[in-house]
Amino acid sequence: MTTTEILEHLHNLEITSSEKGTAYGSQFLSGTDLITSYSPVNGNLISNIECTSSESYKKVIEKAEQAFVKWRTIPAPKRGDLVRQFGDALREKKQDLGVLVAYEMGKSLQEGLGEVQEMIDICDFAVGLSRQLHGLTMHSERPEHRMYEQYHPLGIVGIISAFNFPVAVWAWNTALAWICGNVTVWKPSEKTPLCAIACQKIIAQVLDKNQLPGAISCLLTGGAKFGKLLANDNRVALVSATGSTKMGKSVATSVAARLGKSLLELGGNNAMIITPNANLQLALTGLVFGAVGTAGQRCTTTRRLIVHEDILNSVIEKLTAAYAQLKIGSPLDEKNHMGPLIDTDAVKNYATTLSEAKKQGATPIVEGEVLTNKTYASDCYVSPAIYLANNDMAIVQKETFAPILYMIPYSGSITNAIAIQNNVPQGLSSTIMSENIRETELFLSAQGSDCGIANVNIGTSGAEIGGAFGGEKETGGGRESGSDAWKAYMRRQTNTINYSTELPLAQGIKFNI
Ligand code: UN1
Repeated sequence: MTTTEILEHLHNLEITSSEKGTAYGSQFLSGTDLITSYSPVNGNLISNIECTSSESYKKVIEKAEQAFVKWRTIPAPKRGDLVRQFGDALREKKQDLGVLVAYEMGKSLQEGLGEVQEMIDICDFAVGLSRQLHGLTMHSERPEHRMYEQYHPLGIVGIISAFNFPVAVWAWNTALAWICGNVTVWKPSEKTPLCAIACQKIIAQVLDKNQLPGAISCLLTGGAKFGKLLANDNRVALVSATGSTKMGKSVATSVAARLGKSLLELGGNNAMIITPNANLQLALTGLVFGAVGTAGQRCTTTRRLIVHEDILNSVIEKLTAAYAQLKIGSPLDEKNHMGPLIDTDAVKNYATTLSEAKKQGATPIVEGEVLTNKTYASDCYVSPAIYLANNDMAIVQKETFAPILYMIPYSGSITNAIAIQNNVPQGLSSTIMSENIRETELFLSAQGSDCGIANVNIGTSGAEIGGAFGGEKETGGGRESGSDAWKAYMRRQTNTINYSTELPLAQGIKFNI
């Protein structure tokens, strides 16, 4: 794709070379500090963005509070209709937004389009859900009494999202938050501000067309400071944060100190187990996509490969052959499998991790390198690496957002592989490749994987929106997206109604006056 074509897509999204990063609906507010968005694809400056100022933060939150007062009175299925229209707008803009995601973040165009598809899918899911925000009814122990529970919106939902899924993760949160009757304030990664501005422009048009308060959808731009402001702000009922464990711990601590609600989707250290009963061809496809897709920058990226020693050599042989086929280059060129890392800091982190891995005793199977050759249009390209390692190495215990796969042999039974798989601080995604039902069922049992996602014969990444998404331990325990994740965006109320002429007390207590 040529630069002119890319700019045409950006133009369709109304993205220009200077943007304002603070908004409620279609009202974009001036800011103070400027940040720049450079494309990791070719190093070009895309736009200068005005960050949120203290005054504009105040204004946004005030507007959001006012919008909530109106929005919560609109019936949920009507709120669902707004989300349906948003999904339609995304269908129209899918190509443009997919290109912007690929250009600003660096993932392949196919994955950029896939990310927009996740947004569309969650909108569809939320539309149906808007008629299914069910509570239970209970039988009261008292005569002529009725008990039931209902769910009400929370208020302002703050969304902190990461650069690697610059649009989908916001949509998972907003689509649910909106049908539940909340208004949202988004603090995207400052590495991908334009993706957020483009989304804000799309939803703002839908809100305007429906004559709804624009502040149902708000946007802040800037550094960690704004995440901290949201976390400490009593007016923000729920803070949903996706990103590093370090960031999540800070958000969780601040939100907990004011007894607010948080929903955390943090670091992963995802493993694939390959047993001698695996279909190796199938395992390999899932593995290579899981390890190098999005240049290893998904929270669900396969970072560890736990493989039985009896098949180690054959897996190494097949895997090195597959890695040799991989094409690295512009993510906007369909023939390439892997694009750049997000920025040069990520490249430094990748290089440091490789040398640290060697220092700790890991052996390269496929040696990774920073690609400095002039054929690469920016300084952000690296090649994927595979190291033979030990699970206890400090470097293996850590999540590095880069295409580095640690291969860890196991011996004996599947229980040993499961023990290795669980022996990390994080607990997001996991998978087993095996056609032996005893192995796969054990992996899924209470003695099995301790992760929020446990798959069989598919990779660790690429979860569908219909399931609850998130993980345990240092991954933070939150669940976003499908299943009953919506409950995190609402408050539950238990109602007891007396339709008798008496006032019997519960537990048989007598209190006569
Ligand atoms: C993330 O990396 O934060 O399962 C989200 C997946 C995607 C979502 C990843 N559906 O890989």
